[in-house]
Amino acid sequence: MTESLRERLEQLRREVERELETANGPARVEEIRVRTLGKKGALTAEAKAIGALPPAERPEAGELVNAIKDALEAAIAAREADLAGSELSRRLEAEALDVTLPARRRGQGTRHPLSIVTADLLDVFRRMGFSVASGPEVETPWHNFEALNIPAGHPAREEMDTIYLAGRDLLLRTHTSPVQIRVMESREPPVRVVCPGRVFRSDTPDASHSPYFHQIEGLWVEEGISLAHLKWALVEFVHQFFGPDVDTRFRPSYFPFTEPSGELDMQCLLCRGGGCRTCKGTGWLELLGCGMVHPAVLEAVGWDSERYTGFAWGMGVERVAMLKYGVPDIRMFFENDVRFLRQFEGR
Ligand code: 2U9
Repeated sequence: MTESLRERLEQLRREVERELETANGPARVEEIRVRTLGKKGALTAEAKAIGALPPAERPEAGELVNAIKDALEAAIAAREADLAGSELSRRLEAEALDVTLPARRRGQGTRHPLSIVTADLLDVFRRMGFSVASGPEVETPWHNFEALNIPAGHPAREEMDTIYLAGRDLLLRTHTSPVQIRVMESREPPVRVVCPGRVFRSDTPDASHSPYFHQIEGLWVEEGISLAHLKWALVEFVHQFFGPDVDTRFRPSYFPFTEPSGELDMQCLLCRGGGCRTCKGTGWLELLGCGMVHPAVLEAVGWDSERYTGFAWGMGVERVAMLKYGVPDIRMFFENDVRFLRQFEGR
């Protein structure tokens, strides 16, 4: 093998090795590989040229070409691995997450005042042995009216400003009483149940009216239940919820689904009975309506009204919340102004 051939091959190796050292990415390394070891590469051309050498020079030349080829292949692989390694380090650095940073605090939020009052009201009744039931907001006229002794044409039906759906086949419940009807349909006496929920009436909103509001109604039916049980349970409720010293009074009233019917007033929380603007000078606040379940309502669900008696009551959750927190306008509960809504938890 001539010295000039050896020199040329060694120089090619040095050149390629130098280029690999400064190659700054996988694409550049690949370009060097193709240009050197590819089909038309410089070293491949040298290998092909060996066949034209005098036979005596071929083995040595072949050995050298192969040695250089092996060395360059190894150098290329090493450089590729190197670049992949530094690419990984670059990404690890760029995309690093410092998991030791304290998390950004998300505000915890508070319960809606109506949720707070509903939960507190239910707690009192649960402690008296009532269970809690709920039902659909879209109701049949039968569950909302007929079963409650409110036949078509009854003035109470007009007063309720009902929102009808599907012609007049369905409606948005105007009270939660249909939930008690559904409980009665699915069970046998005794029942002792409270039913919280949203109700709907076609009312124009003002400070004391909203087309949607919330009620809690209760029902206790069992052999031997009398007006005395009603009075005890509801006065006990007032004392548990508003305080043991709050005075109460019952007034007669009328509802189609109860007989006799009454309303329960409590002493005004603001003036303690002295008379102020909130109680319109009377010293009393109207709190809820109640009465002994009308026999026609028991019979509507197939219960024997000679054997079973019971009492029921209903109250507006917004009204209780407005009295408890001194909220002047029912619409404030539904405007979703968090500056208002966040004030009530723990009060
Ligand atoms: C059945 C039998 C009887 C539920 C009752 C009232 C009296 C009542 C009002 C209070 C304020 C509605 O939100 S309000 O406008 N409710 O006065 N509700 S007795 O009587 C029932 C319910 C279900 C089976």
